[in-house]
Amino acid sequence: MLRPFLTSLILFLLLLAACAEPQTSRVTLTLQEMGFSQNEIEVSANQPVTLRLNNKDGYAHAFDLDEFDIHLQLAAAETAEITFTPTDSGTFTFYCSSPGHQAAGMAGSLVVVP
Ligand SMILES: [Cu+2]
Repeated sequence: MLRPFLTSLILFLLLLAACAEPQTSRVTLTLQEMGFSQNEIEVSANQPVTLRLNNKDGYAHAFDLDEFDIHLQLAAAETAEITFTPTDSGTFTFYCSSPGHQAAGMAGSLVVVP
């Protein structure tokens, strides 16, 4: 009676462990009219994240995340992807480094939860 229960429990725990394996999370950000489509992105530490950046404007934008040494230039109507793995938890500012854009509102927070 106990043995099938224990076997089930062990299988269940193995399944949980398999699900806890790092998986790449995907986030899509649209850059349009001096703004990002999300001002806050939440990701998990030590889990790869792929950011898809979609510039819908007819002029250049950028995506900058200094703490992760990410500096992407996006030409008009360009889409780009970058994958990185945040190791430290905390809140980090992302912004567009095109002159004047951050001041106009192109900034947000990347929140890395432990
Ligand atoms: Cu911009």
